[in-house]
Formats: sequence, structure tokens, C-alpha cells
Amino acid sequence: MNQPFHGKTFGKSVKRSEDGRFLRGKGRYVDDVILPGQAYAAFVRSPFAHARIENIDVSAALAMPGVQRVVLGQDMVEAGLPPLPCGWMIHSSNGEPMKVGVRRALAVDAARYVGEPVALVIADTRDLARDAAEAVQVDYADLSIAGQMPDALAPGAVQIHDDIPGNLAFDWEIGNRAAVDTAFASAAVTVPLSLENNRLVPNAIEPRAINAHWDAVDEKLTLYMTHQNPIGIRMFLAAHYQLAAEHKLRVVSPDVGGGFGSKAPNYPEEVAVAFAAKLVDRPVKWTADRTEAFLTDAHGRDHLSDAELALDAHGRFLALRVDTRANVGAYLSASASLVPTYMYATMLSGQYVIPAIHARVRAVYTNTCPVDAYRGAGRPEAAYLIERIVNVAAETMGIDQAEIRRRNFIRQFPYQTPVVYEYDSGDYEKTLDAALELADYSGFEARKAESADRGKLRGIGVSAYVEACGIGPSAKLAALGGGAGMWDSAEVRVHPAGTVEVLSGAHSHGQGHQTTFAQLVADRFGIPFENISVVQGDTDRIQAGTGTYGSRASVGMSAALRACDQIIAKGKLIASHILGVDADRVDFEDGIFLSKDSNSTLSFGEMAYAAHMAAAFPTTEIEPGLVATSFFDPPNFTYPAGIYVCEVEIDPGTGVVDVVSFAAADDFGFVANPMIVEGQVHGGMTQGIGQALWEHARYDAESGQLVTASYMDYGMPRAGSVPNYNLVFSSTPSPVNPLGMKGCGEAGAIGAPPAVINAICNALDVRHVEMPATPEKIWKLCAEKGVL
Ligand code: SMO
Repeated sequence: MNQPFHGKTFGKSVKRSEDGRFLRGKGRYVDDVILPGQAYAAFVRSPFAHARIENIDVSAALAMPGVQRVVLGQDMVEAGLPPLPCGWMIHSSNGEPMKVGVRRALAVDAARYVGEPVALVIADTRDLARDAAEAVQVDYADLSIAGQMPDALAPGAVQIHDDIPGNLAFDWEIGNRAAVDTAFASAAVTVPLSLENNRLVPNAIEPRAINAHWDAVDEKLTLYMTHQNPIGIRMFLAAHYQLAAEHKLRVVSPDVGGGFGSKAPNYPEEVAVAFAAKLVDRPVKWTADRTEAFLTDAHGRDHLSDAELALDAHGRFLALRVDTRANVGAYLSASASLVPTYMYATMLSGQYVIPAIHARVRAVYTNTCPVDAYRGAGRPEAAYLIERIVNVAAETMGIDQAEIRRRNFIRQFPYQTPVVYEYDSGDYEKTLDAALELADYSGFEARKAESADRGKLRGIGVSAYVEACGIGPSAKLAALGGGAGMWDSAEVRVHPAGTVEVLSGAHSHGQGHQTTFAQLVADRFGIPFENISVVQGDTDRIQAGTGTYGSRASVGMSAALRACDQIIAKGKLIASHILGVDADRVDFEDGIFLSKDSNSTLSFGEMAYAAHMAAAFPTTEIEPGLVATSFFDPPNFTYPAGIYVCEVEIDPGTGVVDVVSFAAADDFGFVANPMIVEGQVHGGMTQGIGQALWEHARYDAESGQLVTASYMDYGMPRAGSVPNYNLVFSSTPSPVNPLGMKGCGEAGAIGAPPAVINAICNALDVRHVEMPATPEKIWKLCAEKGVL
């Protein structure tokens, strides 16, 4: 590809144009949408983790004045609605396709996790709907549960789905087992490590919500819903459920208050509400409360892994073997088969040359909320595993934790790992040096001594992460089992006045696209930033796209750049007529078309006006109007990478871990808006520190109740509990898109957990501590080691 496009404002910390409305409380979210005749929905949810549904009596609920209807799973079955789909086919190593437990939008025969929707009540007000939901009498026969891993895999475990013995969705492998075994046989050192990646709750500020309206006159279904991929979900709702034909189905995702992956799946509640709206001929709205969010937003992570690293006598990596059990919950959610396979095991090479890798992944059903993508989706689990085992290896061999990484870095790009991916670009050693300098790595011993004087244990932890973003090309994904195209589209409409609308298939849920897409277009056209509006999230306005996840805005932005370039090419033709010169003698710079041979010029605005006043050029040669569309399918993923250095101070008397400093050097390729990117990294790091220190979605082993289902029990990070982050960008441009961008959205959540745990292990001089490293756990360790 050519040199990446850079501009005057693109690459600068332009203030976010969306923040005016957010700061004034004027954001427009789904719950703000109130339609004429609005009705409200509430769900009846299973209080049991595993129960047979014997009878549902709706008479008391229906007798309440203002209650419109109670919808049951059976109604949906009779209407011919299929079960929920799981999007990505994985085959077990014996060739069998994955086993998908039947999941209905409303449970029919049995409920399999606490909070599973069983019935839907529609009423005139939200409170009435909730009261009526409590009046629905469901007779359950409580069954025993398979609530945890690894118990759910044990012989004789309770079977969750009748047709899935052993609770195993798939038993998949990747890499070369024989090569790994050979390497282990000749290794100087082998380092085993077993670890858990704790289950998390996504906790978007805006809970899931939908407002569904069936217009019986136009026979059109309009769904306002908070989602990361409005165009994609429309396709599902039309093609899979046939709720309406695609051209008669409109999905609008207005402002979205955080997604982190949890607003990418197709959920039962949204299907049920859309279905119900067609029955009652009134718009139906449902907004989850926080308890529903805890119980039913797809959870993240939840792996148990046994790993082993083989090294030669110089600390060079020879081979890695991994055996992971991934908890998928009671049902396979939309991308639940993809996350622990092609988004996890394929990242196990990390930033290192590891000649042989083998990973086995078993996806395990349990009586818990389904697990799906959550900020990083598989890549944090991979980075945590490899970055922990590398530190244990360093400790075992007496090599400094930065040095062992330096010895093993990939130095040649592109680099084909033994597990699918071909990394496009990077300079890991340069990034390491930048991080170590920022962290004052060499000054650590002095700081440790100073902490010790105050009775505190100080530790330092390094982590290196790499992830696969951008997601493409479509053909490669199809070869791996994915059905969907992973391109994105943009349409650029230039008005006669020279103002511009950019319609993008990417979708912002807090990332600031309204600003960054406008920066790009302003620079490309040489027109004021204020003259551009960015339109996203409405399928009646956006032709096509595949949404935002996987830090992939580079794909939508590249489409926007290409559409701009089509406009400029056409503008040159128009300008050649007006300026009276050959088209190849017209340049375009800074918003001005100019003749290479004379002083004559035409501004972008004048050209836009002329494009709509067709007298300015022969319409036999050039069509009037100024609209361009581009579909961009990247030739490869992008591979953002970074090095994080965390310092903690531990109070052995209380077990409290204080993250005292956090330095990060990230290679995101070209950075469109450093302020916005820093904000995203801060958020990701805070989520990563949250996972390392406090967050844990815990189910009671006997009852299958989520015991951390509120902010009283689930430890969220707070602004006061994280340090001021020290960031530096250490960029190498990606060659796979015309902007040189790689993506930044997930980095912090991937790199932070191992950096924190490495620092804690360093401080306490222990081999491993499981996340979350709560004060109780740390205090006990301190007591055991006698440092109290
Ligand atoms: S977990 Mo992200 O929306 O790929």
C-alpha cells in the first residue's frame, strides 16, 4: 500500500464533538425514545439455575387492569420462530461439529441459568408490567445443577442439555502436538503453570434496551435497540427469525452507552420483545435494570488452563502446550464458539518466536449465564496465560522479566505464527525500551527499598500483549468457519453547498467516531470540521456495514477514505471542464482544485455546487451528483501490541494492593486522535486492573445463584483506586489499510491483568496468585510467608 494518509487535524487531539450533548445530559439513548401509544415489557425470569418448567399460569397477571398480554415460549414455537443461533461453527478434533444446546428466546421445557427469561408481560406502564410479571405463576421442578468447571466435565455430572452428553460443546485443538512433544523432550527447562481467568460482568453504563414498533400499515418493524452492530442484527432478525423482510426492518442504535462486546450478540430478550410488538400492535419497550444486566448480559472470560512452556538453556522458548476449559454457560451465545478458539488459542504465540504450539480447548456447558465477547474477547485470556508463564519461567531461570522477553521477541515481519495468524508489523523491542524508560525500570530497586522503609512490599510487573484487530479479510474468516463478511462500508454525500454527510457501517458506542471520522474527511477534502456530519446506527440511512468490535474502526475509516477519494476523482473531472484543462492536469490540495499549468483554481465548495448544476459539464461524460460508496475488506488483520509496566505497593497488614504506577507503550499504528485513544486505553486498563484486583462473577456452587449480582458484591474499579496512567505511543504503521491504523479499544484490558499479577508475584516473591488478588487472598499469603 501507499504511504498512509495523514492530515492537518487527523492525528491531533481534536475535542470530541459529541461531548457537548453528553455533558449536558442530552445524549439520546434507547430508553429516551418514547413512541405514541407506548407499552412496556417485563420479563418473568427463572429463579433456579436448573429447573423443569411444569406449568405457567398467567391468569392472575392477565386479570390486572392495564396488562395487554403475556407471551410464552410456546407462543413463539407455534409461530415458527427458530431457536437462537450460534454464529461460528467449530469442529471438535474428532471431526464432529460443535453441539449447540437449544436456546429459545423464552424457555419452554426447562430453565438452565438463574435469570433465564421464561415469559414476557406487556402492560401500559413499566411498573405495572413488573408487578404483573410477579403475578405469573410458574411451577418449577428444581433440578440439580452442573454449576462450575471442572465439575461439569466430571463423569456423572448433571447433564444440562438432554442431547449433549458430558456437557461438552466441543473439544477442539490447534497447532502441532507432535512438534510440541519433541521440543519438550529436548528442553533444558520446562515450566508448568495452572491458572484461572476469572469470570467478569461487562457492566456497560447503559443497560440493554429495546423499543419495538410494528407498523401494520407499512408492514414495517422498527427496533430502537442498543447494539454494537445494528446492520448485522437486522440481518439476523430478518433472515434467521423472519420477523420482517430485511427491507421492512429498521434497526436504530442511537447513542450507545458502552458495549465492550456485551452488546454484540443476539439476545433472547430483544427477539422476544420484537416478536411481542407484532402481537399487541403497540410499541413495546424494555430496559434492563441493573440486576437483569448482572444476571443476563453475556459474561466474559472464565477459563481454567493448564500450560507448560519449554525453554533451552539460554531462556529461549521452544514450545508451549495449553489445555483450556472454557465455560460457555448454559447456552452457546452468538460468538461464544469463536472467542475461546480463534480469538484466544490463535494468540498464544504472544510477541514471541515459539517454534511449536499446541492448544486444546474444551467448551463446557454449566448452569450459568452464557459467556461471550468482553473487551478483548479471548485475547486477554491468551495474554494473561502467556505473560504469566513467561514470568514464572524468568523466575525459575533467574532471568530478568524484561530480558527474557527481549530474548524471545519476534523481530521479522510479516511473521507467521504456528497458530494461524500472520502478524503484519511491529517493533517489539523499541516498544519495550520505550516502556522501560517511561517506567524508570532501572530505578525500581531504590523505590522498593523506600517502600520497605515504610513497611510496604513493592513489586514490578512487565507484560507484553499483541492482539488481532480489524478482522479480515472475509475470505480468510470464511476458511476458519465464519459466515459473515468482515468488510465495512462508507457512503460520502456531498451537498451542493459543499457540506458533507459520512454514513458509516461502523458504529460508535463511546469511541468518538463522530469526531474522528469527521477529522479524516475534513482533512481529505480540506474543508472545515464543522461542515461534516457523521451518520451511524440507523439501517434506514446506512446501506451496509458490519459494526464495531475487535478495535476495528480502521476498517470503516478506510472505507470512508476511499469514498472520499472517489469524490475527489470525480471532482477533478468536473474541475477540468470548468478550468478548461485536461483532467490529468488538475491537482487537488487543501480543498482547492488547481490547474498544473495556470493559476486557475476551483474550491471544493464550488466544485460541489457545479456537480449539482449540471450545466457546468457534459452529463454525457459525467453523471450529475456527488455521492460515493466504498466497501473495504482488509487483506489481513491488524496486530496492535504493547508493553505495560505496573508497580504495586502491598500493605502486608491489610493485604491491600495499591497500584502505584502504570506505564504503557502501545503500538496502535497511526493514531487518529491521541486524546480519544488515551481515553480508551485508560478505560481498558481500568477494566484490566479491575479484573486483576476486584472483579469476579461468582456463582454459589450448590444453588447456582450469582452471589455477586450487584455493586454491593461485585468489585468495580473506581477512579480513586487506579493511578494516573503514563502512556506513550510507539507506532509502526500497519501495511494492511490506507490509514496505517491498528486499533486501540481493547489493548488496556488485555495488557493490564498480567502486568498487575506479575507485579504482585514480584512483590510477594510467590509463583502465582489467582485473580482477583483481593486483600483477603493477599493477606493470607503474607501471613503464610511470615511477612506480617
Ligand atoms: S469484546 Mo469487542 O466488542 O470485540
